[in-house]
Amino acid sequence: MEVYLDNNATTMVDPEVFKAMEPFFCTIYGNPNSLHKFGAGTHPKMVEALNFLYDGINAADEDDIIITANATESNNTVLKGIWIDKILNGNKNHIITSEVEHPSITAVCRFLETQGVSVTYLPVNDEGVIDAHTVKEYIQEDTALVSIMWANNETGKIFPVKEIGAICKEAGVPFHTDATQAIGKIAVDVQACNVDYLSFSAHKFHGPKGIGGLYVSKGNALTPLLHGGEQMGGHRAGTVDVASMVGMGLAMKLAVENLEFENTEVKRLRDKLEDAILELPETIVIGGKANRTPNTTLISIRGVEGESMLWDMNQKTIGASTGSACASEDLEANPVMNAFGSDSELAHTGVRFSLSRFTTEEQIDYAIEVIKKAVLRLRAISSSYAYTPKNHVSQL
Ligand code: 7TS
Repeated sequence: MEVYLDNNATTMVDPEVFKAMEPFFCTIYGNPNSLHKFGAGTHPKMVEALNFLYDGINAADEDDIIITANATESNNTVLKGIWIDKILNGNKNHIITSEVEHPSITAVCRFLETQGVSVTYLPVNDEGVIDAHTVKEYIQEDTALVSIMWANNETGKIFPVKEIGAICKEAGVPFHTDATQAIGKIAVDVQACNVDYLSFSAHKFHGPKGIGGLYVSKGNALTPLLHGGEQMGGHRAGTVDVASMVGMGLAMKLAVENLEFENTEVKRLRDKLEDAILELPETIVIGGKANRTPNTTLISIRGVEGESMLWDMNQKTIGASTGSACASEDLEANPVMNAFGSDSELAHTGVRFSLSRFTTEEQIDYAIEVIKKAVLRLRAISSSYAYTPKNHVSQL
């Protein structure tokens, strides 16, 4: 049996989405900017897709949704646009973000620091979230942007975006949120949360890879990252990938329709898997169980290297992750777990399981069986675990 439990890295394209995309490769293939019927023929489905995106995040008609290549591009567009418009060509010089953002935020912030921008990286509390009041404490006169993710990719922890949005609005500071891991898992409402910029990637909610979006609230347009043609009203040049845009639109519609299922059935299977692993001694859910996306669990299994677990599971055709795939090539301790102030053992023993609406009960039952055996095997050969007295109370 094959079991894919790495849906926070990417998801399967929903077959219905794939079907909707197919005509746009060999039949309706015109350039949407061409004036002839081949170009115009793409428009109805593009408009429909855009409407699904607006509805999916409750954007107002006057707001903008720019189609990008992915959340990485959306995040870069916001941070670099703010830098150009408010810092280089304005009187601001400060950005607030968190220590646990995806590298497509933190790496850009590090780059901006080399350019003289001052960046505050807020730590997470014991529960793995940012306290909204710390955002308020750190806002300065010259703060150009607050960028805090909606949900964390590793822990699934949901951040208090509504409170942060209200704080930013009151302080007159633009608020960006990376909602890549929130869409399709929990309700996302840009208006209710006073969001100015919001990033997402279609492949995280059963759409295709290589397409994403950037929501921009009315009047907050930024200098584009890509200059060129007049596509996207001049906000993002380059011929739009129509097939992918149509796929992303439908994927968003289906994601919203499946929210209820995600928060009942997918959550039930996640909890079943989690509870079974937690029956093993000295295992904990990093960041705790409260307030998480329904599909994610990040579990530390004392004495078991995350990478070894992945190896054992992979042998039995189960795919999970030790954290973000984007950072998994180096064996540095997971930065997100480090941000919890954990000891280094904890940071090396986390395994992330992320389910989707396509995960089945049989797959979870099989995964539980394999995981339990793998933990026993790996603990039996683990030097750090073997030498620990039996009733040792873990520091974890
Ligand atoms: N933002 C968040 C919160 C993410 O989780 C990811 C991908 C991205 C941005 C980047 O998305 P992309 O489509 O531009 O690549 N996160 C992960 C992950 O957790 N494991 O693999 C990729």
